[in-house]
Amino acid sequence: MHSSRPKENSVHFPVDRRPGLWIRPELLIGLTALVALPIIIAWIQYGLFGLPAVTDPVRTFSGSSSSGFPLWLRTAHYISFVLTLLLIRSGLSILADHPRLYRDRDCTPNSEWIRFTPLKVPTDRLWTAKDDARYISPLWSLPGYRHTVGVARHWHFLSVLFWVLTGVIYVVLLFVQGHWARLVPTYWGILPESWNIFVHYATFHLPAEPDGFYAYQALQQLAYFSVVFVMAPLSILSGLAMSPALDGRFSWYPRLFGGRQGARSLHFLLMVGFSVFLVIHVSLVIATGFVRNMNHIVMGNDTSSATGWILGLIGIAAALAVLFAAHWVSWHRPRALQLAARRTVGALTLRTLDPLTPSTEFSRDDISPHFWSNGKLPTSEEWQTLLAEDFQGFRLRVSGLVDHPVELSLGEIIALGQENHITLHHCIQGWSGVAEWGGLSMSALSELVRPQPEAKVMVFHSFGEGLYGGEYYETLSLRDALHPQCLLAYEMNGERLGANHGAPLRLRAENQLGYKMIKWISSIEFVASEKEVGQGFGGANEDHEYFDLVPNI
Ligand SMILES: Nc1nc2c(c(=O)[nH]1)N[C@H]1C(S)=C(S)[C@@H](COP(=O)(O)O)O[C@H]1N2
Ligand SMILES: [Mo]
Repeated sequence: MHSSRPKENSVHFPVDRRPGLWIRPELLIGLTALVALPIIIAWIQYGLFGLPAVTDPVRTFSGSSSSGFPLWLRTAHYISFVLTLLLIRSGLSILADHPRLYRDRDCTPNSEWIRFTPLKVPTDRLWTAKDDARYISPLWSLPGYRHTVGVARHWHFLSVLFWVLTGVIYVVLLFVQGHWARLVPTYWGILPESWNIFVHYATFHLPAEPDGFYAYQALQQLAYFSVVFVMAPLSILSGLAMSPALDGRFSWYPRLFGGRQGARSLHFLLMVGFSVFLVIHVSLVIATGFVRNMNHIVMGNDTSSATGWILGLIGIAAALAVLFAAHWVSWHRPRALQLAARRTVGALTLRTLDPLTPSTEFSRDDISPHFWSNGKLPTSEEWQTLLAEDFQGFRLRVSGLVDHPVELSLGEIIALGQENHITLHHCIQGWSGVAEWGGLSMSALSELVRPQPEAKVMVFHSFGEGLYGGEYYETLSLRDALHPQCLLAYEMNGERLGANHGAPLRLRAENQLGYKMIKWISSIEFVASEKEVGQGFGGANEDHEYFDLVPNI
């Protein structure tokens, strides 16, 4: 990712950097109405009856809440602020890598409800998901530019680990120390009261402010409650619903969100919700007594000294410094970042998600009408000659730490057996699709060659090239290879694998993201560790794009 690497630069700094935003018109009208309607009603009410009365809200607080905001609460507030910025910014980089959101898991081109690209998918030529990735400015996103999803994911998952940890500690202390009464509404009257306050805001009036040190007004309490107890949990749950390992084990789980793309869309809408909240929240902190509010937030006292806002601004500057540092690390120390994520997030998913046995099967009716394609067709003469002669001369060599190395023709592989699975493919970039894959089960292949006890990892070599050139190869742990549904596939949707989807052979490992499922396989090797191959990080994507070794999510 340095200026001296032209192939990488042409990916990250494409010529076409035009932004684009399109929303399905009926949805745009619906959304506008949804926002406009309450505002219109508020104005009518105001015109007819004037401003409604707002009751004194102090009664909702009692006990220790009147002691203001303890240090742990202020610290959690600040840490969540910084981590939320990192989450939103890295999320935007991930989004830009497949800049379309859909309702259906098929991701049929031009069926999206929103797109962040000026381009419609061309239907007259091959248009891969990599072609479709967009440039996004690093001002908005982490690390930004184009196709930086590997690094963006490290920030996203590292941040979310600490975000969840902070959130859990915060909520537990909130209840243990009696501060929950600040946030959790305990009377239905909060709804009409919130409406009355909304009428104030909507007609550009500030409602009478309680001193937030002791009490929140109804709408404020409702907003904070939704952020902490509705939006945050939903973000976590919808994020998990995009995991191939989880969806492959519990087919009911993504359905709770309207499927994998429903979860992805919801995850995005929650991000919008957080962003809107952040803007309104900060504006109101400024508008309703900045100096006093900053003392509440930063110092935990109810004075009008300047300490709170001065330290607060220093805190915001520190948050910006973190964002700058994260950007710097992304471009100058991506390997260290990758390894840090591997030791934390990777170690955690390896223990929790990776062992889950993938078993979700779809029906033939579920097969996606269009299945996105990815990667670059092999250009080697060898593969093109093989393709032209229908792989008659192809021999797959399976060797390495095995007792019985073999060389198999395609016909011999097919004769060894066939298993079919109709599964959902999850690409790291965000799209998904259902297809039926047929092939030799990997455990059958393994039984045939008899791996030695030291063999822990399978290495797959491809006729194709990696994103920046060089050989595309991938590794898969033997545990994942021996999971059910794992195939050395030679059929897709009842036909021999086509050129775009990996002829003659490809890997299917349904508890992993798509990039593990190497296409155009040329040979297979059993080794003791992925460290022996390539640059040693587990595959072409892991070596060059800092992708995860075991992407279960
Ligand atoms: N050899 C090779 N295999 C590859 C890729 C590639 O670029 N080269 N792309 C991977 C990615 S990122 C995905 S999502 C899937 C896509 O498979 P498909 O093109 O059949 O949809 O293939 C994977 N296998
Ligand atoms: Mo992918």
